[in-house]
This record gives sequence, C-alpha cells and structure tokens, in this order.
Amino acid sequence: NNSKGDSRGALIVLEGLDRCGKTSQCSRLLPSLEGLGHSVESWRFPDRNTGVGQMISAYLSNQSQLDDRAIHLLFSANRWEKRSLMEAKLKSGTTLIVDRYSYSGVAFSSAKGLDLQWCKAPEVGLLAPDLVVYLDISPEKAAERGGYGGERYEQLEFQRKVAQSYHTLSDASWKIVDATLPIEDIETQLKEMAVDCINTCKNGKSLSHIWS
Ligand code: NYM
Repeated sequence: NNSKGDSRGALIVLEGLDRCGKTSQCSRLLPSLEGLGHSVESWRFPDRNTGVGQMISAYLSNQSQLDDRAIHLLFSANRWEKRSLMEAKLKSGTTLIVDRYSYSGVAFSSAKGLDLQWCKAPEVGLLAPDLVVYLDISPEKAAERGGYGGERYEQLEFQRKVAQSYHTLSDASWKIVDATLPIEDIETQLKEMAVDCINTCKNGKSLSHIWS
C-alpha cells in the first residue's frame, strides 16, 4: 500500500460530554498534525451547514420542536449525507479529525430513554473510526466550566445520563483521556495517539463499517 503511494488517511473521532474540551483539542490537533506533513481536515457533527444541519441547529437552539426519534434520525442523516465525501477524503490520503460522531448520536438520544439498539440501527454502515478518544470529565466538573451555552441538553441532570450512556457504549478500543489535565498535556497525548493511528492506516489497515 505504502509503496504504491495510495495509503489512506485515518478517521479520528473525539467524543465527550458538552464542555469537555473536544472542540479546543480538535483545533490544536489540526495544525500540529499538519506540521508533521500530514494531510488533515477538521470536521464536526452536527454539520450545521447542510439543510438537515440547519434543522438540527434550530432544534438545539429551541427554535423548533421535534419528536425525539425524528431528531435522532436527522442527526444520523446528517452523517449519512457526508459519508461519501468522508470516504473519498480518507481514500485520497486525508486524515479527518471529527468532533463528535455516531457515539454522540446514541449517547444523547438514549439518555432521553430511547432504546439503545434502536438508536444504533441507523448508524450501521457508516464508516468506523480508526480511533475514538473520549475526553473524560465528570458532569459536575464540566458544568463548572464557564457555564453552558443554553442549548438543549446542556443541563447537569441530562449530562449525567449522557455520561452513563457513553459508558455503556464504550469498548476496550476507546482511548480515555483525563479531560481535567492541563490543555497542553491533553494535546501531547492526543498527538501521540493520532500519529500512531495515522501510521497504522498508512500501513494498510482497511476501512470498516461501524456496528456491523
Ligand atoms: N448531539 C450531537 C446529538 O444529540 N446527537 C448527535 O448525533 C450529535 C453529533 O448536539 N449537545 C448533540 C450533542 C451536543 C449538541 O453539538 C451539539 P456541539 O458539539 O455542541 O455542536
């Protein structure tokens, strides 16, 4: 693979509660990987720029009301509408750092009481991440961080349920990072994990599908 020059990029996902620091870390990881000569893009879900994304954004800011299952499927559709571009980018050798993915989809919806398997079903067939990093923080500590922005879900009681859902969803492959460490320390850990992952993908690890 490597020798033919057609090695693929890595799909790297960051997950965690609201205010765990994912977004800051994604924006630090991008230039640091680029500095090492990698082709990298930073993505996030929900992608609020698409038509579906605008419906999600209106829901999150309480400008619209939607049935719990309907919004769940919109979050999922928002990933499906980006799937082919995602695959093309990865195959062309670009690494994607993604701020939230299917795990957020399932963790937040199942925290409302929706059945876990029902929540996972529409995600099946999306591309599986090569690395999932969970930025671990207690709901209480996260709530202390400069307050929530006032979007739907940004409440301590609900975040406690989301933390439990994440716990149920996680498997041994997830890398858990202490999100209360100094920003620079988290950054160092993430960079090391990302570089390892990029090399594994370069060396021929194939793309697979999530939960199938
Ligand atoms: N969220 C995010 C979901 O409920 N389901 C999903 O599939 C995704 C990707 O949207 N509270 C929730 C988690 C967040 C909110 O995300 C908006 P962000 O990262 O704050 O833009």
